Amino acid sequence: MTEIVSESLIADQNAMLADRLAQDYQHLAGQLRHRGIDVEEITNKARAFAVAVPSWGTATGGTRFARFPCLAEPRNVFEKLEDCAVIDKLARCTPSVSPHFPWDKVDDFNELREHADNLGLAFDAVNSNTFQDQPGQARSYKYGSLSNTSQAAREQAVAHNIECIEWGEILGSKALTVWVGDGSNFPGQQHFIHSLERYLDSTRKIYDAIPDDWQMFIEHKMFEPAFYSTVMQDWGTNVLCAMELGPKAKSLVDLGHHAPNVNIEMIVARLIQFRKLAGFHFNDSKYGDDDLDSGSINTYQQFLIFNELVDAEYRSTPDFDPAYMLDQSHNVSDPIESLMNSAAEVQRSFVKALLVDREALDEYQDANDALMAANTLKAAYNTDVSPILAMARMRSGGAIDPIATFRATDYRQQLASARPAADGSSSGIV
Ligand code: LRH
Ligand code: MN
Repeated sequence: MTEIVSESLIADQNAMLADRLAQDYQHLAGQLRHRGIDVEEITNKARAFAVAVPSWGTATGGTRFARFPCLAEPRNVFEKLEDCAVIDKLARCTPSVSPHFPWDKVDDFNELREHADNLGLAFDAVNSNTFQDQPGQARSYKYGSLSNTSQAAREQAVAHNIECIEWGEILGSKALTVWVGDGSNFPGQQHFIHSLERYLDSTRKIYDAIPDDWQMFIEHKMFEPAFYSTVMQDWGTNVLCAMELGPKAKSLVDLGHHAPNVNIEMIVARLIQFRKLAGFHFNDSKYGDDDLDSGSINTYQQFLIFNELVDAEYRSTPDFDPAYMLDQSHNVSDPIESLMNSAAEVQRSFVKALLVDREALDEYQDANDALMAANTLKAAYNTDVSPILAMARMRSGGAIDPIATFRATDYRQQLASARPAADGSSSGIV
């Protein structure tokens, strides 16, 4: 429903903020010039930055306790894409969508691709789902999928992943993300080695079906839905399996899938060093896999992750092209607002990382000048780059203030009659 969010409405909203933005931008330009940084170069890089939106994040999420739908929720993947188009129209850094199957399964994938094309959207990595049983499914995933002791259940899970690749090829995607919840709830319930051997045997069959110009993203997670052991539990198991499988297999880092206080930026550096970084599911968390809005809790960690990513580009790391995706659950905020906000917060971490004086940092690190090395990072992190983000959006035809502009459209009210609440409608997870 991008017409509800018209160019003229965006222009009117921007007109109220443009002068203030110009002043703030010039002020920041002056500050950066003193540091030998060209603000225009940074703004152009900000405009080129992109992070994919999860289709499943466009409907209200929930927990096992409850879900409280918002007005005019998207009821199918076509409406989810329309909301994704609104997000990109205002935030101008989310040109692609990561779909999830079977939540986004349709009868005609060419029709879905055409719908996305008409909305100016592309498809990022596709996600398989062998963590829920579908109606009429022959074998249950209660005791796992790719590592299930039942060969028939494993073959069923492999077949589903291969189907996701075929659907993804029609959509123009170039990667398959494989996350499985396989694991155990009791010590002794599962043989750690046999279960991972079964997992590897299954993923090898999926890997062999991965087209040459595609990649397979393996996603690890410490716990949930299993609460004693998880087959693909940590980055170590992940990278070992990715190395075992081959060059098309890489390790995807979902920020919420680690124990509290784990040094995720160092995991990222390791995966970069061994050429096995697939990319990210950005979100934030305080306790477990909370799937909170990116940059809402631990903004310094997100900055430090981008510091490693920008450093890799700065050092011309070969074939360095990680996939950036959001993976969040919006339980109390409007999904469109949260996704716009989160995309901008991820973009903010990237832009701040561009401001790090890497030559100085190298010297302080070599000289073991710990404090000045730390302060070199902080100098970038403490820079308010909001004028650069807003200028990048405005120059790309977006909104200086996406939230205010979205609210000025009265989008949910406008769509309420066209999207009557469907019982049991859901983002897919709950
Ligand atoms: C698992 C996960 C995975 C998705 C799911 C929606 O927690 O992060 O990436 O398949 O969320
Ligand atoms: Mn994830």
